[in-house]
Amino acid sequence: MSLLLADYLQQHSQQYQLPAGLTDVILSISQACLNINHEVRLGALDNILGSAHTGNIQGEEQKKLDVLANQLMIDALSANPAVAGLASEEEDTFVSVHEEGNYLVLFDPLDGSSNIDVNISIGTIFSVLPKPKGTLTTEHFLQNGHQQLASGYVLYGPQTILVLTLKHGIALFTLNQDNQFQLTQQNPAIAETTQEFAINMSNQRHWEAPMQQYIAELLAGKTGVRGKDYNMRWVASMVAEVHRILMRGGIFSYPKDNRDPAKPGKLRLMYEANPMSLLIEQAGGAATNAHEDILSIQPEGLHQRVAVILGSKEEVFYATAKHANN
Ligand code: P6P
Repeated sequence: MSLLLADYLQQHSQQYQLPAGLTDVILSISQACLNINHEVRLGALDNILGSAHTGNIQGEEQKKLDVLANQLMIDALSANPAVAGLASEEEDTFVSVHEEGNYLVLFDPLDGSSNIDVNISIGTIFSVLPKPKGTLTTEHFLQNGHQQLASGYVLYGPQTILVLTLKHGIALFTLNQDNQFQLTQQNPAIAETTQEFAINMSNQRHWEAPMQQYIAELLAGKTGVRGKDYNMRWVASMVAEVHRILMRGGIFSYPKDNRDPAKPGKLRLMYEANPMSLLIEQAGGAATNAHEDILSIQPEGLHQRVAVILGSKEEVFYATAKHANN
């Protein structure tokens, strides 16, 4: 039988001399995701579907599973002395955990919430940062994406799959019959070119002109300047889109639009765009906000939103170049 997660982490930690405690943090995250997976798969049987009739700082209605998944992540991370603090899409501010901890964990506990009640894939996204010295403040979390020590997601789909990078490649683990994450693939490589794009076309009229022009070229297919036909996908679950791109290439975008000037994009930098961008770059892809690499963006707020274009390198650079004069 191929390696289980704990064995892989032990080997990887020794091989790359990872900082002490980091792999234990990953194990805490994986345990929380096993608990979330259990609830996701029970759904209506555990009366866990539907609205929680509460809202979060994002101004979004919370589903019962959003609230439960958030608490399961907080419980698991709070039990780990290596964790100094955490930040969640579902928490207004950061949460202090252990003063002596060396790591900060940022997460979207259940991404793709609109899919929960209709049984479409959802996921947990996580990012691990080093904790700077001194009493924990919000500013300690505001590190650019290159500072991440690890990132990944768990996709609750036809299989439950953990995808992880500790910045030395990517490892994929499939949940086995014994409820253990088992290594099933390493270092997927994203092809530089693609014929598949993912974007919510219903927002087309709100996009900036360069994005409208770029997508129009894809839709023109063979008859247009790109000279090839494209296929389209939109799952409305970033974890599912990113996983598809890791497995077969493609380009995903949630671009800036003019619906709300206060929101340059829908996706959150710290616990959606940054962790996913690290994975994409580790797999040979690219990720920008249409102007600069996402991992280079200096964060200004815990829940800061950002435009996202990520996936097959050539396609991302082509779309980004369209915005050069915008
Ligand atoms: P829309 C899910 O709510 C999410 O944050 C991402 O996972 C997903 O890509 C996007 O929003 C979907 O947004 O506007 O198409 O519902």
